[in-house]
Amino acid sequence: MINKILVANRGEIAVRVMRSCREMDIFTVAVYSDADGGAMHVRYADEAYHIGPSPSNESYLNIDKIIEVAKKSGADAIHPGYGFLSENAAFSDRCKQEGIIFIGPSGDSIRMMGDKITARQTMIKAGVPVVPGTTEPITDENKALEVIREIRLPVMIKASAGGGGKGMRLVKEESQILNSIRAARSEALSAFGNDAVYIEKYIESPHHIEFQILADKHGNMIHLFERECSVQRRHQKVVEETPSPLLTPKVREEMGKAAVAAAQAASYSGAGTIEFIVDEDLHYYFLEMNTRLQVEHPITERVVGVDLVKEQIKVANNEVLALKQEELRQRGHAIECRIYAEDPDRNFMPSPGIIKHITEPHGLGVRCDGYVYEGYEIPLYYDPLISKLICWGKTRDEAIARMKRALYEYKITGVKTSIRLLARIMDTPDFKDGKYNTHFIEKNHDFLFTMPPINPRVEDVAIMSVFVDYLGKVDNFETKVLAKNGKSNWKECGRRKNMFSY
Ligand code: MV4
Repeated sequence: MINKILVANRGEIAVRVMRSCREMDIFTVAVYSDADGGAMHVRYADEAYHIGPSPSNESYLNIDKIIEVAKKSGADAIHPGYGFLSENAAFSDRCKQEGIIFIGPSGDSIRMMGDKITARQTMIKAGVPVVPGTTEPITDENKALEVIREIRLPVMIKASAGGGGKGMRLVKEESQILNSIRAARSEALSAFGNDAVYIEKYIESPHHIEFQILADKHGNMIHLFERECSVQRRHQKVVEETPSPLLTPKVREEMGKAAVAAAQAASYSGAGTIEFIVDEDLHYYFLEMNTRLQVEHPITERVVGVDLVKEQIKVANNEVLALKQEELRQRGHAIECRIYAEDPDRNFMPSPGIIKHITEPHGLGVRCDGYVYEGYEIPLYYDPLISKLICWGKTRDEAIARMKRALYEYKITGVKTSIRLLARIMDTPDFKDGKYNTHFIEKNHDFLFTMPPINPRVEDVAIMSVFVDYLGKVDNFETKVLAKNGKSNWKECGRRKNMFSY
């Protein structure tokens, strides 16, 4: 039985994992770098150990140190969260060697899916559709030209060791092909130490739709439906939702079956994600598999009603999956907005700094997974994610309205955040209509980055003026006046469009 889990991560995901541990009566061990002595995951855990300097390669990526802490603290298992060591095959293997349960798949599964060419071959064998292209590394340039003439331009050249948008190149003209292949190979070699590249037909205006899967160590596998992740900027997801407005029940069912077949082919265990690229005609193709819990997992949790971290822990503990595919349903609609400490008006420059004030949204259908508190300094060493705001509604429209309401309630000062941009996304006609693909942000750039007609700072000024007014009344023993007329003297103008919705 797992009695104590070391969480090899920081930030909101470390806290998220520990919350499920606490509900399961499992003790938690935090690890932290120099920059994280006062971080929330350290406060939340039952025990915490310093593992090194602030840069992650000297702390959160230090395998020896983390294993040492696991042993010293008597942890039975390690949860890697996302990022850092979560998709490190050597770390999964090392945990096994040391007799510690890695809450995630085997090193072999991670390695297989980490090599995109092997992953493609495996999917073809399993009957899962892949994007038309090559199934072997490109070594012969003439053969590459032959393949490209067959599948036609444009194509993408991708690094086998890449993924998540790293090591990709778009080729639109015949004259660029050979140069692009050579450049892609040398880039891949220096970035990943592996120059294997492959070719795929370029899908013009795709959707990024991923399926959540869950597998135990006894061969049982299920999917927990999809997440639509097409609102992205430079391969960083910004908003995710489920169900996808694009899919039909029939395509959803087919893709779910394909996702389970994909996981089976990888002898997978644990929680994983099958990423598909879907074109306007609903043709879907396997792109890659993520062998970890993902940032956007809460929208699935909300709509399917499953705690994915608890399921991960149970299957890591050799338990038989209690969930049955035929019992799973998507109930209502959930949207996630990622709140980053960055400045959308300055090319998304990270905005580390001290949180001066924070008021998080609450209320029906709202979940806010964060980790910062007033006075906390967001370090510059790590991903600047502050929190994830997840809103649920019976319908998509209700979920959007609720997200707008929650973003209105969300106040953070001290650092720049993406809150206003997210509110603007909720107001974008293409988003409201559910008609968007991976080009959404570029396509709606002017709408998204133009200030609404009323300067939003009017709201801050209004709050200050009310406060000054209030202080004046307190000084003059006039507080009863407030209660007597019971009326705000600044919202009488009513809810003007755009005034309070940014
Ligand atoms: C593609 C593609 C078009 N055609 N592959 C980007 C992230 C990585 N997982 C794969 N990506 C893409 N692969 C083919 N054959 C377009 C993208 C892509 C993209 C995919 C999902 C979400 C956003 C994206 C933004 C630009 C490009």
